Amino acid sequence: VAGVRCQAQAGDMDAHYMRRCVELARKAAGHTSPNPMVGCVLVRDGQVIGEGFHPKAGQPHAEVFALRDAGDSAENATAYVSLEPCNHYGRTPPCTEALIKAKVKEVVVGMTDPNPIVASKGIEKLRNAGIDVRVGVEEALCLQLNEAYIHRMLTGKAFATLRATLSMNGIVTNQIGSGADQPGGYYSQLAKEYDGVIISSEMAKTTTLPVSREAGAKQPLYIIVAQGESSKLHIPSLDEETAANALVLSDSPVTVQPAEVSVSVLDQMNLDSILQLLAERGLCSVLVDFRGVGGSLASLLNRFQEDKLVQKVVVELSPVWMVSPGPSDLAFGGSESFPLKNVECREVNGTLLLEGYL
Ligand code: AOF
Ligand code: ZN
Repeated sequence: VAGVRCQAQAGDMDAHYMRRCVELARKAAGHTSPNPMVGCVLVRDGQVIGEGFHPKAGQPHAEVFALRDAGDSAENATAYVSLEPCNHYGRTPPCTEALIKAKVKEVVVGMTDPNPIVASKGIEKLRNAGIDVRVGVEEALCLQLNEAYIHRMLTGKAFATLRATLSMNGIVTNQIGSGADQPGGYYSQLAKEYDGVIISSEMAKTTTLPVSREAGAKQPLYIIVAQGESSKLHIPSLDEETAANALVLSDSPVTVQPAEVSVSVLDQMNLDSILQLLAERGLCSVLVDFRGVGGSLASLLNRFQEDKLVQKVVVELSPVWMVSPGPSDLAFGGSESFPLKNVECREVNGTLLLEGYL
Protein backbone atom coordinates (compact mmCIF):
# COMPACT_ATOMS: atom_id res chain seq x y z
CA VAL A 1 0.00 0.00 0.00
CA ALA A 2 2.84 2.35 0.87
CA GLY A 3 4.33 1.76 -2.60
CA VAL A 4 1.03 2.56 -4.30
CA ARG A 5 0.58 5.72 -2.24
CA CYS A 6 4.12 6.76 -3.03
CA GLN A 7 3.46 6.35 -6.75
CA ALA A 8 0.22 8.33 -6.52
CA GLN A 9 2.09 11.14 -4.78
CA ALA A 10 4.77 11.14 -7.44
CA GLY A 11 1.99 11.45 -10.05
CA ASP A 12 0.47 14.38 -8.18
CA MET A 13 3.85 16.11 -8.04
CA ASP A 14 4.38 15.49 -11.77
CA ALA A 15 1.05 17.18 -12.51
CA HIS A 16 1.90 19.99 -10.09
CA TYR A 17 5.24 20.81 -11.73
CA MET A 18 3.78 20.51 -15.22
CA ARG A 19 1.03 22.97 -14.33
CA ARG A 20 3.75 25.32 -13.11
CA CYS A 21 5.48 24.91 -16.51
CA VAL A 22 2.24 25.96 -18.24
CA GLU A 23 1.86 28.92 -15.88
CA LEU A 24 5.42 30.05 -16.68
CA ALA A 25 4.88 29.54 -20.42
CA ARG A 26 1.77 31.77 -20.35
CA LYS A 27 3.83 34.72 -19.13
CA ALA A 28 4.86 35.14 -22.76
CA ALA A 29 1.31 34.86 -24.13
CA GLY A 30 1.02 36.82 -27.37
CA HIS A 31 4.80 37.25 -27.75
CA THR A 32 6.20 33.92 -28.99
CA SER A 33 4.72 33.42 -32.47
CA PRO A 34 5.59 31.70 -34.70
CA ASN A 35 7.12 29.75 -31.82
CA PRO A 36 5.10 27.97 -29.12
CA MET A 37 4.82 29.03 -25.49
CA VAL A 38 6.98 26.73 -23.38
CA GLY A 39 7.78 26.54 -19.66
CA CYS A 40 10.39 24.45 -17.82
CA VAL A 41 10.94 23.58 -14.15
CA LEU A 42 14.01 21.78 -12.75
CA VAL A 43 13.49 19.77 -9.57
CA ARG A 44 16.08 18.01 -7.41
CA ASP A 45 15.46 16.25 -4.08
CA GLY A 46 11.93 17.61 -4.05
CA GLN A 47 13.12 21.22 -4.45
CA VAL A 48 12.61 23.53 -7.41
CA ILE A 49 16.13 24.57 -8.41
CA GLY A 50 15.39 26.39 -11.67
CA GLU A 51 12.55 27.83 -13.72
CA GLY A 52 12.31 29.34 -17.17
CA PHE A 53 10.08 30.10 -20.12
CA HIS A 54 10.53 30.95 -23.79
CA PRO A 55 9.98 34.72 -23.99
CA LYS A 56 10.05 35.37 -27.74
CA ALA A 57 11.05 33.81 -31.07
CA GLY A 58 14.79 34.28 -31.59
CA GLN A 59 15.51 34.17 -27.85
CA PRO A 60 16.67 31.06 -25.95
CA HIS A 61 14.21 28.29 -25.19
CA ALA A 62 12.56 27.56 -21.83
CA GLU A 63 15.03 24.78 -20.93
CA VAL A 64 18.02 27.11 -21.38
CA PHE A 65 16.56 29.74 -19.03
CA ALA A 66 15.73 27.06 -16.42
CA LEU A 67 19.27 25.60 -16.63
CA ARG A 68 20.80 29.08 -16.27
CA ASP A 69 18.56 29.67 -13.26
CA ALA A 70 19.75 26.42 -11.65
CA GLY A 71 23.43 27.25 -12.18
CA ASP A 72 25.67 24.21 -11.57
CA SER A 73 23.11 22.24 -9.62
CA ALA A 74 21.13 20.60 -12.46
CA GLU A 75 23.05 17.32 -12.28
CA ASN A 76 20.66 14.46 -11.45
CA ALA A 77 17.68 16.79 -11.51
CA THR A 78 14.33 16.08 -13.16
CA ALA A 79 13.42 18.54 -15.92
CA TYR A 80 9.73 19.22 -16.48
CA VAL A 81 8.97 20.77 -19.89
CA SER A 82 5.53 21.54 -21.31
CA LEU A 83 6.75 20.71 -24.85
CA GLU A 84 9.21 18.10 -26.09
CA PRO A 85 12.75 19.57 -26.04
CA CYS A 86 13.94 20.45 -29.53
CA ASN A 87 16.73 18.58 -31.25
CA HIS A 88 17.59 20.94 -34.09
CA TYR A 89 19.60 24.05 -34.80
CA GLY A 90 17.04 26.76 -35.48
CA ARG A 91 17.47 30.35 -34.36
CA THR A 92 18.91 28.67 -31.21
CA PRO A 93 20.87 25.44 -30.55
CA PRO A 94 19.12 22.18 -29.52
CA CYS A 95 17.75 21.96 -25.97
CA THR A 96 18.45 18.20 -25.90
CA GLU A 97 22.19 18.98 -25.96
CA ALA A 98 21.88 21.49 -23.14
CA LEU A 99 19.95 18.96 -20.98
CA ILE A 100 22.44 16.16 -21.72
CA LYS A 101 25.39 18.45 -20.96
CA ALA A 102 23.82 19.49 -17.66
CA LYS A 103 23.47 15.76 -16.76
CA VAL A 104 19.81 15.80 -15.79
CA LYS A 105 18.65 12.31 -14.94
CA GLU A 106 15.05 12.50 -16.07
CA VAL A 107 12.87 14.59 -18.40
CA VAL A 108 9.09 14.79 -18.03
CA VAL A 109 7.39 16.10 -21.18
CA GLY A 110 3.86 17.49 -21.51
CA MET A 111 3.40 16.81 -25.21
CA THR A 112 5.43 15.92 -28.29
CA ASP A 113 6.29 18.77 -30.66
CA PRO A 114 4.16 18.66 -33.86
CA ASN A 115 6.92 20.55 -35.71
CA PRO A 116 8.09 17.97 -38.31
CA ILE A 117 11.75 18.83 -37.68
CA VAL A 118 11.31 17.86 -34.01
CA ALA A 119 8.43 15.30 -33.93
CA SER A 120 9.68 12.87 -31.23
CA LYS A 121 13.31 13.11 -32.33
CA GLY A 122 14.07 15.17 -29.22
CA ILE A 123 12.66 12.44 -26.98
CA GLU A 124 14.62 9.78 -28.87
CA LYS A 125 17.85 11.74 -28.52
CA LEU A 126 17.41 12.09 -24.74
CA ARG A 127 16.61 8.38 -24.33
CA ASN A 128 19.66 7.42 -26.40
CA ALA A 129 21.74 9.50 -24.02
CA GLY A 130 20.47 7.35 -21.12
CA ILE A 131 17.99 9.90 -19.73
CA ASP A 132 14.59 8.62 -18.52
CA VAL A 133 11.84 10.34 -20.46
CA ARG A 134 8.15 10.28 -19.60
CA VAL A 135 5.67 11.86 -22.00
CA GLY A 136 2.07 13.06 -21.66
CA VAL A 137 1.84 14.54 -18.14
CA GLU A 138 -1.03 17.12 -18.12
CA GLU A 139 -1.14 16.65 -21.88
CA ALA A 140 -4.61 18.18 -22.37
CA LEU A 141 -3.50 21.37 -20.65
CA CYS A 142 -0.31 21.56 -22.74
CA LEU A 143 -2.28 20.97 -25.95
CA GLN A 144 -4.68 23.76 -25.07
CA LEU A 145 -1.84 26.14 -24.20
CA ASN A 146 -0.46 25.85 -27.72
CA GLU A 147 -3.66 25.19 -29.68
CA ALA A 148 -2.82 27.96 -32.16
CA TYR A 149 0.81 26.87 -32.68
CA ILE A 150 -0.31 23.26 -33.19
CA HIS A 151 -3.05 24.30 -35.62
CA ARG A 152 -0.63 26.34 -37.73
CA MET A 153 1.93 23.51 -37.76
CA LEU A 154 -0.64 20.94 -38.86
CA THR A 155 -2.70 23.00 -41.34
CA GLY A 156 -0.48 25.85 -42.52
CA LYS A 157 -3.25 28.28 -41.51
CA ALA A 158 -3.70 30.66 -38.61
CA PHE A 159 -6.03 29.54 -35.78
CA ALA A 160 -9.12 31.74 -36.04
CA THR A 161 -11.47 32.84 -33.29
CA LEU A 162 -14.67 34.62 -34.25
CA ARG A 163 -15.74 37.33 -31.86
CA ALA A 164 -19.12 39.03 -31.90
CA THR A 165 -21.27 41.04 -29.52
CA LEU A 166 -24.96 40.17 -29.51
CA SER A 167 -27.91 41.97 -28.00
CA MET A 168 -30.24 39.88 -25.84
CA ASN A 169 -32.51 39.44 -28.85
CA GLY A 170 -29.64 38.05 -30.88
CA ILE A 171 -28.73 41.02 -33.08
CA VAL A 172 -25.03 41.61 -33.82
CA THR A 173 -24.19 44.95 -32.26
CA ASN A 174 -21.36 47.42 -32.47
CA GLN A 175 -21.15 48.05 -28.76
CA ILE A 176 -17.87 49.86 -28.32
CA GLY A 177 -17.55 50.69 -24.67
CA SER A 178 -19.71 47.81 -23.49
CA GLY A 179 -18.68 46.01 -20.31
CA ALA A 180 -16.20 43.78 -22.08
CA ASP A 181 -14.75 46.63 -24.13
CA GLN A 182 -13.48 48.80 -21.26
CA PRO A 183 -9.79 49.77 -21.54
CA GLY A 184 -7.76 47.10 -19.76
CA GLY A 185 -10.86 44.95 -19.75
CA TYR A 186 -11.63 41.60 -21.23
CA TYR A 187 -11.43 42.61 -24.87
CA SER A 188 -8.07 44.36 -24.73
CA GLN A 189 -6.74 41.35 -22.80
CA LEU A 190 -8.09 39.05 -25.50
CA ALA A 191 -6.58 41.13 -28.31
CA LYS A 192 -3.16 41.04 -26.61
CA GLU A 193 -3.14 37.25 -26.66
CA TYR A 194 -3.79 37.06 -30.39
CA ASP A 195 -1.19 37.72 -33.05
CA GLY A 196 -3.70 39.52 -35.23
CA VAL A 197 -7.17 41.03 -35.31
CA ILE A 198 -9.18 40.94 -38.55
CA ILE A 199 -11.65 43.77 -39.03
CA SER A 200 -13.62 45.04 -41.99
CA SER A 201 -12.66 48.27 -43.77
CA GLU A 202 -16.11 49.57 -42.77
CA MET A 203 -15.22 49.11 -39.13
CA ALA A 204 -11.74 50.59 -39.61
CA LYS A 205 -13.35 53.70 -41.12
CA THR A 206 -15.85 54.24 -38.34
CA THR A 207 -14.03 53.23 -35.16
CA THR A 208 -10.69 53.95 -33.54
CA LEU A 209 -8.35 50.98 -33.67
CA PRO A 210 -7.80 50.06 -30.03
CA VAL A 211 -4.03 50.42 -30.04
CA SER A 212 -2.30 50.41 -26.70
CA ARG A 213 0.03 53.35 -26.11
CA GLU A 214 1.81 51.73 -23.17
CA ALA A 215 5.55 51.57 -23.82
CA GLY A 216 6.61 48.09 -24.88
CA ALA A 217 3.02 46.85 -24.95
CA LYS A 218 2.32 44.06 -27.36
CA GLN A 219 0.13 45.01 -30.34
CA PRO A 220 -1.73 42.57 -32.46
CA LEU A 221 -1.43 43.17 -36.19
CA TYR A 222 -4.63 44.83 -37.45
CA ILE A 223 -5.71 43.13 -40.65
CA ILE A 224 -8.17 45.32 -42.49
CA VAL A 225 -10.24 43.50 -45.08
CA ALA A 226 -11.23 45.80 -47.93
CA GLN A 227 -13.50 44.38 -50.54
CA GLY A 228 -15.10 46.34 -53.32
CA GLU A 229 -13.48 49.58 -52.10
CA SER A 230 -12.64 52.38 -54.51
CA SER A 231 -8.95 52.93 -55.24
CA LYS A 232 -8.62 55.28 -52.26
CA LEU A 233 -9.32 54.04 -48.77
CA HIS A 234 -9.51 56.69 -46.07
CA ILE A 235 -9.16 55.49 -42.48
CA PRO A 236 -9.47 58.59 -40.25
CA SER A 237 -7.94 57.04 -37.08
CA LEU A 238 -4.84 55.83 -38.92
CA ASP A 239 -1.71 57.60 -37.70
CA GLU A 240 1.88 56.47 -38.28
CA GLU A 241 1.99 54.37 -35.13
CA THR A 242 -1.21 52.46 -35.88
CA ALA A 243 -0.27 52.10 -39.53
CA ALA A 244 3.00 50.38 -38.61
CA ASN A 245 0.89 47.67 -37.03
CA ALA A 246 -1.67 47.27 -39.77
CA LEU A 247 -2.06 45.36 -42.99
CA VAL A 248 -4.72 46.02 -45.61
CA LEU A 249 -5.95 43.05 -47.63
CA SER A 250 -7.75 44.12 -50.73
CA ASP A 251 -9.25 42.54 -53.83
CA SER A 252 -7.97 45.43 -55.99
CA PRO A 253 -5.03 47.89 -55.81
CA VAL A 254 -5.76 50.55 -53.24
CA THR A 255 -3.98 53.53 -51.71
CA VAL A 256 -4.62 54.11 -48.04
CA GLN A 257 -4.74 57.51 -46.32
CA PRO A 258 -3.78 59.39 -44.20
CA ALA A 259 -0.81 57.19 -43.20
CA GLU A 260 1.25 54.66 -45.12
CA VAL A 261 0.23 51.03 -44.60
CA SER A 262 1.33 47.77 -46.19
CA VAL A 263 -1.24 46.50 -48.66
CA SER A 264 -1.57 42.97 -50.06
CA VAL A 265 -3.79 42.45 -53.07
CA LEU A 266 -5.34 38.98 -52.99
CA ASP A 267 -6.56 37.24 -56.15
CA GLN A 268 -8.95 35.27 -54.05
CA MET A 269 -10.56 37.14 -51.22
CA ASN A 270 -11.66 34.33 -48.96
CA LEU A 271 -10.99 33.31 -45.39
CA ASP A 272 -8.97 30.29 -46.45
CA SER A 273 -6.38 32.29 -48.40
CA ILE A 274 -6.29 35.02 -45.72
CA LEU A 275 -5.53 32.51 -42.95
CA GLN A 276 -2.83 30.92 -45.11
CA LEU A 277 -1.22 34.27 -45.87
CA LEU A 278 -1.20 35.17 -42.17
CA ALA A 279 0.37 31.81 -41.22
CA GLU A 280 3.08 32.40 -43.83
CA ARG A 281 3.78 35.74 -42.17
CA GLY A 282 4.31 33.92 -38.87
CA LEU A 283 0.96 34.58 -37.18
CA CYS A 284 -0.38 31.58 -35.25
CA SER A 285 -3.66 33.06 -34.01
CA VAL A 286 -6.11 35.65 -35.23
CA LEU A 287 -9.27 37.16 -33.81
CA VAL A 288 -11.99 37.82 -36.38
CA ASP A 289 -13.71 40.84 -34.88
CA PHE A 290 -17.20 40.73 -36.27
CA ARG A 291 -19.19 43.68 -35.04
CA GLY A 292 -22.25 45.39 -36.35
CA VAL A 293 -20.00 46.94 -38.99
CA GLY A 294 -18.99 43.51 -40.32
CA GLY A 295 -19.44 44.67 -43.92
CA SER A 296 -17.07 42.68 -46.12
CA LEU A 297 -16.43 40.23 -43.29
CA ALA A 298 -19.97 38.95 -43.58
CA SER A 299 -19.31 37.42 -46.99
CA LEU A 300 -15.97 35.98 -45.84
CA LEU A 301 -17.68 34.24 -42.98
CA ASN A 302 -20.41 32.78 -45.10
CA ARG A 303 -20.54 29.04 -44.41
CA PHE A 304 -17.22 29.05 -42.50
CA GLN A 305 -18.43 26.12 -40.39
CA GLU A 306 -18.36 23.78 -43.36
CA ASP A 307 -14.86 24.80 -44.34
CA LYS A 308 -13.66 24.39 -40.73
CA LEU A 309 -11.81 27.69 -40.99
CA VAL A 310 -12.87 29.07 -37.63
CA GLN A 311 -11.89 27.02 -34.59
CA LYS A 312 -13.35 29.00 -31.74
CA VAL A 313 -16.19 31.42 -31.08
CA VAL A 314 -16.36 34.10 -28.40
CA VAL A 315 -19.72 35.79 -28.01
CA GLU A 316 -20.54 38.64 -25.65
CA LEU A 317 -24.18 38.80 -24.77
CA SER A 318 -24.95 42.41 -23.91
CA PRO A 319 -27.91 43.16 -21.64
CA VAL A 320 -29.68 45.33 -24.25
CA TRP A 321 -32.68 44.79 -26.51
CA MET A 322 -32.03 46.15 -29.97
CA VAL A 323 -34.50 47.51 -32.43
CA SER A 324 -33.64 45.89 -35.72
CA PRO A 325 -33.76 47.55 -39.12
CA GLY A 326 -35.62 44.46 -40.44
CA PRO A 327 -39.28 43.51 -40.17
CA SER A 328 -38.93 42.10 -36.64
CA ASP A 329 -36.69 42.54 -33.62
CA LEU A 330 -36.39 38.77 -33.39
CA ALA A 331 -34.51 36.63 -35.88
CA PHE A 332 -36.23 33.40 -36.80
CA GLY A 333 -35.13 30.37 -38.73
CA GLY A 334 -31.59 29.07 -39.19
CA SER A 335 -31.15 25.85 -41.10
CA GLU A 336 -28.55 23.85 -39.24
CA SER A 337 -26.95 24.04 -35.81
CA PHE A 338 -23.38 23.19 -34.88
CA PRO A 339 -23.09 22.29 -31.20
CA LEU A 340 -19.94 23.83 -29.69
CA LYS A 341 -17.53 21.88 -27.50
CA ASN A 342 -15.86 22.78 -24.20
CA VAL A 343 -18.17 25.74 -23.71
CA GLU A 344 -17.28 28.18 -20.96
CA CYS A 345 -19.46 30.94 -19.62
CA ARG A 346 -18.66 33.87 -17.35
CA GLU A 347 -19.72 37.40 -16.55
CA VAL A 348 -17.56 40.49 -17.08
CA ASN A 349 -18.88 43.92 -16.05
CA GLY A 350 -22.49 42.99 -16.69
CA THR A 351 -21.77 41.28 -20.01
CA LEU A 352 -22.16 37.55 -20.40
CA LEU A 353 -19.26 35.88 -22.18
CA LEU A 354 -19.65 32.55 -23.93
CA GLU A 355 -16.72 30.74 -25.48
CA GLY A 356 -16.67 27.43 -27.28
CA TYR A 357 -14.93 25.36 -29.93
CA LEU A 358 -16.51 24.58 -33.26
C1 AOF B 1 11.91 23.81 -27.04
N1 AOF B 1 11.77 24.74 -26.06
O1 AOF B 1 11.10 26.72 -25.35
C2 AOF B 1 10.62 26.16 -27.57
C3 AOF B 1 10.72 25.16 -28.57
O2 AOF B 1 14.14 28.87 -34.16
P1 AOF B 1 14.19 28.26 -32.81
O3 AOF B 1 15.57 27.76 -32.46
O4 AOF B 1 13.63 29.13 -31.73
O5 AOF B 1 13.29 26.94 -32.88
C4 AOF B 1 11.90 27.06 -32.98
C5 AOF B 1 11.25 25.71 -32.85
O6 AOF B 1 11.65 25.08 -31.63
C6 AOF B 1 9.74 25.80 -32.77
O7 AOF B 1 9.13 25.74 -34.04
C7 AOF B 1 9.39 24.57 -31.95
O8 AOF B 1 9.43 23.39 -32.74
C8 AOF B 1 10.53 24.53 -30.95
N2 AOF B 1 10.20 25.36 -29.80
N3 AOF B 1 11.34 24.00 -28.25
O9 AOF B 1 12.58 22.80 -26.83
C9 AOF B 1 11.16 25.90 -26.28
N4 AOF B 1 10.04 27.36 -27.84
ZN1 ZN C 1 14.68 24.03 -27.71
